[in-house]
Amino acid sequence: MSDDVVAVPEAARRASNCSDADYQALYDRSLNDSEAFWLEQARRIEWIKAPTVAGNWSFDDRVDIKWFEDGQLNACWNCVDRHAITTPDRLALIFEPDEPDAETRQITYAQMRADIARFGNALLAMGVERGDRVTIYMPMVPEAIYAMLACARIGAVHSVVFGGFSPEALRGRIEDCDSRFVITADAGRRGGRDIPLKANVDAALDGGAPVSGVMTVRVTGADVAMTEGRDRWYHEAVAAVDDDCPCVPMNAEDPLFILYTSGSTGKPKGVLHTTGGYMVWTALTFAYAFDHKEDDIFFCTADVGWITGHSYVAYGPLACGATQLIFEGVPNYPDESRFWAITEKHKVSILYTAPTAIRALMREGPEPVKKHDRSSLRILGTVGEPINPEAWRWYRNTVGNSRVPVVDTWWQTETGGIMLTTLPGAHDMKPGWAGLPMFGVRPLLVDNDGQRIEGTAEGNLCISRSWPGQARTVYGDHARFRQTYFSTYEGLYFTGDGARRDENGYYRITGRVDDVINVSGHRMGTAEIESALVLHDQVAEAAVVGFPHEVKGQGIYCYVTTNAGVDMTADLEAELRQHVRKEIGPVATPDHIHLTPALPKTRSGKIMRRILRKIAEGDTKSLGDTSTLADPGVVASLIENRRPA
Ligand code: 6R9
Repeated sequence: MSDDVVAVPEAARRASNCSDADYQALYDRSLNDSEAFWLEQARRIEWIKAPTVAGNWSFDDRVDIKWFEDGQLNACWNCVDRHAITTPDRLALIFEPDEPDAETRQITYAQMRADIARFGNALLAMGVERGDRVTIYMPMVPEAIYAMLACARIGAVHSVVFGGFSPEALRGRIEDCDSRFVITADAGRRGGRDIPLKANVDAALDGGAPVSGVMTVRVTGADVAMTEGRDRWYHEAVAAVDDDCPCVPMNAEDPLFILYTSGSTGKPKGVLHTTGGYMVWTALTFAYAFDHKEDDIFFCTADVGWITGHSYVAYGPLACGATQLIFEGVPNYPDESRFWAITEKHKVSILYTAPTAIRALMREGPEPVKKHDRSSLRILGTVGEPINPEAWRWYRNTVGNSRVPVVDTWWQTETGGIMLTTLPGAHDMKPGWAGLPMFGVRPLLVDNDGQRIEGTAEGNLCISRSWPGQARTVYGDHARFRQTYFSTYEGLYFTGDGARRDENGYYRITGRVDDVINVSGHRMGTAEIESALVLHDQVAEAAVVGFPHEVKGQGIYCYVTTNAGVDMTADLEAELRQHVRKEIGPVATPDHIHLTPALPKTRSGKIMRRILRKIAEGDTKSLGDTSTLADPGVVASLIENRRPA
């Protein structure tokens, strides 16, 4: 291997549950003796009725994916009750509040079982039935996880919407899955600021969504309006019920949750995950990627509003009976040493965070890190976007004292869990490279014509066979599921990412090859932001592209043309920025609004995004072929007025 390889640390190798030889043997079996391998792995989960078949899937025509289809189980039982029986006093959750002086909560598996069972009964009392969709719009508090698991307990399907989304975005997601119930909080607290969650829910529902029950958890004590007949307080609802709430037997292929995610076209898609395969996949990947041990304190910094908060906060770690820390706040509040203060205070042994956080903290220099004891750290993980080797090295050397293995885990909302990574005690690391496929994962690189490319190469990343954690459909629109993921390259799942492969079979993700951008690890469709912009009554047309951003990975650059007679002023730019925040939420706040009289188009009227991307990147020397431009003058004027000037 080349010299930029970082050897697996000796201590990690010795402590590891899985050597490289073990990995190889398991990986080979997972492909060559797949049925037996997966039926064996399925035993990580307690089944009410054990499955007798593993995979039954096809990526052709209809695209039909099933795993463990004759099995029955309950996800909440697996994450909670079974541990409440065997290890009732083990800590399940350690809750670290936004304010460092506020009280930490420590919750055992036994306590959590009782709380979630009450929550389940409170949902039943509100009228929630098996199969109903329940929207969860919560801050990062233990009750957010309770809400998800309480749904799973009674067979309801949760749809978590990130608290940073606007009332409009929330309404769209409630309507799309026809959800008649919402669980929220009075407000959320992040970085010393309050987020008016209940007021946002009220605003979303004013638009007419037919929601019959809203359960509100009191978190900050903020004043909120309660609508008679529709709204109830969580603390009152759980006080009125007992903690005897049976876990409903679910079929392996019954839906567990919907999670909305952005694609290159149209509105966000409700990615649907089912119960059996997802549970096996998250339990397995958690155990291996983090080399999990009983006495670990696992800290994943993701919010439950994203897939990482589903698979590596709510489900994977709890399925394995882990002790995990959840954090309400942000990495830089009250100051830039917060992650390290938490690590020291709670003796965190595995930290899992995003490159954007690492880059932001790296900018503060080593001091905030060094002033805290991090000797408890055993494994560092990253997820969400490509990590640049400089940030990788800072993470390993400064945070991890050059001692701790780093796992760069590549996966997606649609994959349910980790797909590419090195194993911390088994594999050498290569900064910027995610690494090797997880068991059962068969990655492939194809060129733009769909031809497979072998050996060391760069191409479009596809997966050629199904794995248990794979999404099954887009809620209510299977045609869109097929179209989005299986129509680009016949018979293959197309990830939307580009990748390189080295001589050892390691993969490096080069980024999206479609019109999706990744801002601070949050996936966003440029089309979504464009739709929001053109809703404004002074906007004629909009084209949105990403550009490299030092901290966020990518920033949002919007080219906007206005209606005739509208003045292109700085005020209008500011107004449009606000407008996008209102339509989608603060996560989508544009970095630059570039008002322009015209967009570069081909003679057939197509916007030339490639050129817009180059201009946004500041790479105006190599615009490539501009011969098809209808009006070359437009490009010169865009370059001249580029933001920031
Ligand atoms: C888990 C998650 C998925 C997209 C994915 C890719 C990017 C995620 C990455 C990574 C490089 C990694 N991505 N992990 N890129 N290295 N380790 O983030 O899911 O929100 O659906 O985003 O994120 O582009 O396609 P999701």
